[in-house]
Amino acid sequence: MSDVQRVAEVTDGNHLVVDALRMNGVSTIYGVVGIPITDLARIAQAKGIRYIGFRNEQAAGHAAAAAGYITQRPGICLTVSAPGFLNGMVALANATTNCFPMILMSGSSDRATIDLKQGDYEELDQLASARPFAKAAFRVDKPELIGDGVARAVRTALSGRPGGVYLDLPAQVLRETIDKPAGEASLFTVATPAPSQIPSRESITRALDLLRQAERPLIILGKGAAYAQADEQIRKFVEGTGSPFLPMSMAKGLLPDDHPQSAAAARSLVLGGADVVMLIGARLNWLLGHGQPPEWSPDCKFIQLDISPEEMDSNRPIAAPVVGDIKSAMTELLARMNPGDIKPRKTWLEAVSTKKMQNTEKMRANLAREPVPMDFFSALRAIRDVLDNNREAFVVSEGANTLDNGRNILPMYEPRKRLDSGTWGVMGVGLGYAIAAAVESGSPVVAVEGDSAFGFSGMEIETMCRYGLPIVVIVFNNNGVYRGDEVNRYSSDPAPTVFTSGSRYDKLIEAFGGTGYDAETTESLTTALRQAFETRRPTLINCVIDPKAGTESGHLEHLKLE
Ligand code: ADP
Ligand code: TZD
Repeated sequence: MSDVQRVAEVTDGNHLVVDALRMNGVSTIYGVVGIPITDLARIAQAKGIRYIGFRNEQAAGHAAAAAGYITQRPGICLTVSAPGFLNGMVALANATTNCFPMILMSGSSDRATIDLKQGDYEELDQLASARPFAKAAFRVDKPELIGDGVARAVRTALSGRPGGVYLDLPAQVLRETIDKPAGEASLFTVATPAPSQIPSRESITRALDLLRQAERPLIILGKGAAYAQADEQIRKFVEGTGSPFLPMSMAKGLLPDDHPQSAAAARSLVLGGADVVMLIGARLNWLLGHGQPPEWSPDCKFIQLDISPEEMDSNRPIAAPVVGDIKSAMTELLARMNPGDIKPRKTWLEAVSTKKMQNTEKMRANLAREPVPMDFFSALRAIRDVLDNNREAFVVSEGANTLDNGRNILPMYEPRKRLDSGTWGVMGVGLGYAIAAAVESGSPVVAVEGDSAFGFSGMEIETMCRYGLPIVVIVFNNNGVYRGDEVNRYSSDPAPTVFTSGSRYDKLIEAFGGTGYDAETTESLTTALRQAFETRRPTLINCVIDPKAGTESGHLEHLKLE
C-alpha cells in the first residue's frame, strides 16, 4: 500500500468528535479556542458545524445552555483545559439548575501527570471537579470510545429532566490517530434521546378528580412547560379548564400575556386564594415562596406535572403527582377531560378579574409618568411600546430592578422567547443568551440589562458585532448595583454598590463597529430601539436611569446594620 493511501485511511480524535456531533444533529458549537482544542473548532467549521467564538467561556456556556433550551437539542460549549473549563462550569451548573440540556466539552491535560500532581500545563482533575455541578460527567479515554462518549452525553443531557453534562476530552485522545473505517464504524446516532414518558393512568385520574373538585383552581406554567414544546396541547388544556393561569417568567408567551385567563396581574390573590393548584413544569422553589404560607393558603392542594419523580413533595406534599413528560401528560389529560368538567366558581373568576383590573390600573398610573431622568417604569414602557410592533423578538433580561420590573411590564406573545436570570437569579447570562437566541433563530433580540448585570459579560458585544447579529443591548444605567446614589461614610472609596458616574456604555460598541445610542429620554430611547429593529445591526443603547430609582433586593434593614 502506498504512503498516500495509508494517510487517507487514518483519522484522529478531533475528526471523530466532530463526526459524532454531526451524526447527533449538532449544528453549532459555542466556545473559546486554545490548546488543545483549536483544531477541533477548525475541523468543525470545515465540516459544516458553525463555530461561534466568544471572549470568555462563561458566556459561551450560557449561550450553549440557551441554545439547548430553545431547540431541545443539547447546546455545545467547547473550552480549553483547567481555567477555560472552570469558566465554563458556572454555565454548566446553571444549565443543570435550570434543566437546560447542554454539553460542556473541554480539552484536558495529561492524566498521568495530573494524577501525580506533577504540574502539567493547565493541570486539573476536570472530571472530578465537574461531577458535583453536572447532571453527569464522562471522559473518553481512547479514540474508539468517542462515539460512546458523545452518545452518553447527548442522551444524558436530553432524557428525563434535561441538564448539563461534562465531556472530558484528553489532548492525547484528540490527536491520536486510528484506522479510519474502524473509527467511523464506532460512531452512531442516538435513537430517541428524549423518549416520551407517559404518565400512569391512575395519576391522570387522580389529577382530573382533584381538578373537578376545585372551586378556586390555578394553573402555574413553568419553563419546563415552555421547554416541552407542547404549546398547542397546553393552550387547549388551559382553555378547557377555564382556570386562571400564572406564567413563571420564562413561561411567559406560552399563552400570550394578554390572554383573558392570565392571572399575572393578580399574582398575590391567586397564590393566596387558590384551593387546587396545578404546577406544569414549574418547581415550588424560592420563586414560588416554597409553596408555603403566607404567600399560599395552608389548605391548598397541589397537582404537579413533572418528568422528575423526586421533585414531588420537595417543598409541600403533592396530592396528585403526575410523573411524565408534559406533552404526553397533556395529551392524556385532554383525551380524558370533558367540556365543562372543571368549573371554577364564578366568584373566584370575578375576584381575579377585579384584582387584575385594579392592579393594571395602578401600573398604568406608574407607567404614565414621564420623570427626568427616566426611571425603570418609563424606560420599560417605551421599550414595551416598540416591542409591541416586533412581537417575534426575543427578550433577554437580567439585573435586579431591571429584571423584576421588566418581567411585569414587558409582555410576551410567543413561547420560549423570554430568557432571563432564571432559577439561580444569576448575573452574566445576558449576552450569551442573546447571542444564542439570535444564532439559533435568526430573530431579533432585545437584551434589557442592568448596568451591573451587563458588566458580567459585556465584552461579548464584540462577539455580537463580529457575527453581525441582530441584537440590541439596552443598558439600564443607574450607575450601580440596584441603584447608584449610595455614599460611603467611612473613606474616600466609592460605596460598594456604586459605579463610575456618567458612564457611556454606548461608546463601547462603537469600538467594534456596532451602533451606539445615548438615550436620556423616552423619546430618544424609542427612536434608538426602532432604528435598531429597522437596521438589524448590533446596537447598544445607554439608557440613562435615575440613580435614585432602584430598590435593593434582600436588604437586611431589619438587622439595623450600622
Ligand atoms: P420555573 O422556574 O419556570 O418555575 P423550573 O425550572 O423551576 O421552572 O421547573 C421546570 C420543571 O420542568 C423541572 O422540575 C423539570 O423537571 C420539568 N421539566 C422539564 N422538561 C420537562 C418535560 N419535557 N416534561 C415534564 N417536565 C419537564
Ligand atoms: N453575582 C452573580 C453571578 N449573580 C448575582 N445574582 C450577584 C452577583 C448579585 N447580584 C444580584 O442578585 S442582582 C445584581 C447583583 C450583582 C446586579 C443588580 O444591579 P443591576 O440592576 O445594575 O444589574 P438594577 O436594575 O440596577 O437593579
